[in-house]
Parts: sequence; structure tokens; C-alpha cells
Amino acid sequence: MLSNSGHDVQVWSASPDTVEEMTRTRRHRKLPNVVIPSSVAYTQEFSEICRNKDLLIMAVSSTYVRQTTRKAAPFVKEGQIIACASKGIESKTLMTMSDVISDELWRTARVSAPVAALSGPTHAEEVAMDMPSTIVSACGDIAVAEYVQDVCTSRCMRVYTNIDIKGVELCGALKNIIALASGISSGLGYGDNARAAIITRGLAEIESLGLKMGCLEQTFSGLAGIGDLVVTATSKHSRNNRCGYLIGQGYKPAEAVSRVGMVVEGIHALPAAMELAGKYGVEMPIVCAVNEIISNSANALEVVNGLMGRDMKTELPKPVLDIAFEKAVVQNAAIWNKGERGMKRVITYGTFDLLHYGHINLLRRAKALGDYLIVALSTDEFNWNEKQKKCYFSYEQRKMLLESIRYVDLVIPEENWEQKRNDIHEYHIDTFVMGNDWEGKFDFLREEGAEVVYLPRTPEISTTQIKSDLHT
Ligand code: C2G
Repeated sequence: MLSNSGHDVQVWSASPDTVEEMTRTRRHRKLPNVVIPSSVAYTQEFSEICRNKDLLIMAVSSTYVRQTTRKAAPFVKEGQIIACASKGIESKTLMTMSDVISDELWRTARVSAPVAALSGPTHAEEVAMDMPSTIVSACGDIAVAEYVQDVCTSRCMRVYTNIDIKGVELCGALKNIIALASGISSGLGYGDNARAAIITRGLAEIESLGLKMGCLEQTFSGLAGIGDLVVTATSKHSRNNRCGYLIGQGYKPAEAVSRVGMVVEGIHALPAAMELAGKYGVEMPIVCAVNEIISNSANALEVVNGLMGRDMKTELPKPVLDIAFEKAVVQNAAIWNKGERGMKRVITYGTFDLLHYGHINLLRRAKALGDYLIVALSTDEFNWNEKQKKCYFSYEQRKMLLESIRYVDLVIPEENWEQKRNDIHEYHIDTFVMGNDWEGKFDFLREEGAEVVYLPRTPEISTTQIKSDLHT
């Protein structure tokens, strides 16, 4: 593609046979319909491939990026621009490929060079045939992303820039795992509905991890996110999809990979994906399901039934602290001469079904103990499984009611009894409040550094009371 748009292109390969064969035949065995232009030169020498080049493109399989960089490093000039088209995450360091390249260049040769990521819906089989394609050039330094965009743009390739290189590379690596899941689903005989569900929920998993890692939300609805995921999870060209299909048909993962005959990046990305999900505390059920099947030889059908039998969930994201809002409140507090103390945060938990003035009394007094009140609202599942409470209003309805109360600043889900200790730290809580029908039950939270306060209940009112009154 680059030589067709007028660039002098030289290709490096580790294999002398490949260099000889490509020079002689001008064909690649995996791209049978393509004749490589005679202007494209092949070499095995790193000195040749790196010297006097305006742009170096790394495009080896993810597991070879570090060693290839190590060998090339002595010949890479300081500041030479590199674009990385390899997709994956290094399992032992959790580094993305651009980080691996920068890390290895520095370790081996004390060279620092700007690295952009090239990632998007670009199956080689179609790009090599000059079929219209699009890709993202991502780099924290937008000038580098734009330089790579300029070099790679042609009448068949539209390049979009992005500064969120971490998000682009995370998508590029993890979408291969979702593509494996899509293939497994088809191999089991499931249809388009299942594939659409896997693509949609798979992207949601990647996005929730990415947001926890500080990536930009719009990256996931971009070409490197949904774009590449759709093409990888549905295309016949996709090795991950094909490998998944064979596994769904009953082949062992190793057999499936050898039948595909090329690197299946999704399998290499699994360990890092599982470790990242654990490190950032993000639920990734589809990634875990693929890991069960691939790494623990679990039965695909049973794993799918497990996925379908999970607790009911909402599509709405879990609310996060609005730091900007908090800063504004603290500044106001300082202006109101409340002294330089930081914002005091209060948390309380409850079902708050059939919201009544007893609840409001509790919330008003809780808010008065600080500047910012968080309510952990019991989910429908938690109420039913742990409190045997069947709520009249659903979680979303109860959440909407609570969010309309001026004492309440943030509503988060209460999903289990154990989360209180973690919530104290995740939301930087100063004071834990409950009605005194819980007197003494949560004193252990003082060990987490929070003040524990039990406030007198409003005696004559309760949800139970309302229900029984309404029945008479
Ligand atoms: N409350 C009150 N006065 C009432 C009724 C309730 O002060 N007349 C208080 C309760 O003490 C509790 C809060 O309002 O602090 C929410 O009450 P529920 O929705 O009944 O909460 P509960 O089911 O007790 O759940 O992990 C803790 C649990 O989630 C608390």
C-alpha cells in the first residue's frame, strides 16, 4: 500500500528463506492474489532496514516485538519516528506494544524515539488488494500521530488521529479475545443474535477496563474500538474468529491454532487481560469465559450457559466521583470561611423502597455531618438474595428518587455486605452513617479509618408499616 502511494519501502524479515522467496516471487503465501511491487526491497539486515528511513513500522507478531526491537535498537537513531502495527499486551509486564518498543530501545541502546500506534479495521487481505480501509494513528504527541497519518494516507487508506494511544492499543489487543468468543459462539452453532451480544457486551468490558486505566471514552466507539471489533469478530479473514470457530466445533485450542496456521493474537492477550481485569477490579465475564475455555479446557457449552445465567445487570455505568464537583464544593467551603479542611464525605446504605420521610430524616442528618453524601443503594439482586426483600420500585427507580433529593450527591450500587470496607477507601469516606436499628453492627469500619455514627430512626414510619396500612 505504501509503495503504491509512492514511498520507498524496504521490508525486513527474520527468515532468510522469506527474504529470498519474496525477492524472487514477489508473492506472499498468505496473500495469493497480490503481486508485491518490484520497488519493494527485502532484507534481513537491521542496519539496512533502520538507516536513513523517515518512518519505521513494527509489524511482527506481538510476542516477537521485544526481541525484534532489541536487535534493531543499535541502528535506530535518536528521535526516529516509529509506528507500531503489532497488537497485543506483554503478559509479564502488562505493557502495550508501543511501551515495549520504547522500553527495549532505552534498555538496549539508551535511545528514545516517538512511537505511534496504528490500529483499526484493516485485514491485510483487503488492504493488500487496495480495498478502501480506515485506521487510527495514535500518539500522545499529536504531531507524531499526524506525521504517521500523512505518510499512511492514500486513496485506499483513510487515517484518523487520536492522542489516546493506550486506549487504541488496549482495544487492538483485547478485541482479539472477543473475536475468539464470537468464533466459539458460531462454532457452537449460535447465530447473529449471539454474535451481536458478544460484540456489544465485549466492547463494554474493554471500555470499562479502559476507563479505569485512564483511556478516553470516545476511543472505544472509534475505529480502533468498535470498528476493529466488528471486523475481527465477523470477518472470514479473522484468524481469531476462525480459531474460535474450530474450538466451538470441539477442537482443542492447540489443534485449532495449528489448523489456522497463523498467530492467534487473542490467545496471547488472555493472560494480560485477566491480570489487568484483576488489577483494576473490572468484571470481564466474556474475557473470563474465553480464558476458562482456552486456558482451563472448560466445556464451551457449559461456559456459555454460565454466561447466560449471570445476575441481571444494567447497561448504565457505575457512578464515579465527580472530582471537579468536589473541588468546587471544597473551594466554596473555603470561601464560606469553613476553614481549610478538605471535603468531608459521608456514606450510608439502604434499600430506600417506598421512599418516606423517615428515610429523608436520615439522609438530611447524614448530609449535615459533612459536605458530600454518598448513598449505597441496595440492588434488586442484593435485596432479594441477602435481605429477602422484594422491592416495590426497581433499583433504577429508587436511584432516580434518591438522586432527586438535595441532600444526596452520589448514588452507587450496594451489591453485597462486604463492599463497605472497600467503599470507605474507594470513595475516601470520613463518616459512615446508619439508622440505630443497626447499632453496633458496623463498628468494625472504624478499623478502616472512618467515623461510625448511628442516628435514631424515625419511630412511627417504615416501609412495612406503609404496606400493611395500605392493605387494610
Ligand atoms: N430509617 C430511619 N427511619 C425509618 C426507616 C428507616 O432512620 N423510619 C433509616 C434506616 O435506619 C437506614 C435507612 O433509613 O439507615 C434505610 O432504611 P432501609 O431502606 O430499610 O435500609 P435497610 O434495608 O436497613 O438496609 O448494608 C446496610 C443495608 O443496606 C441497610
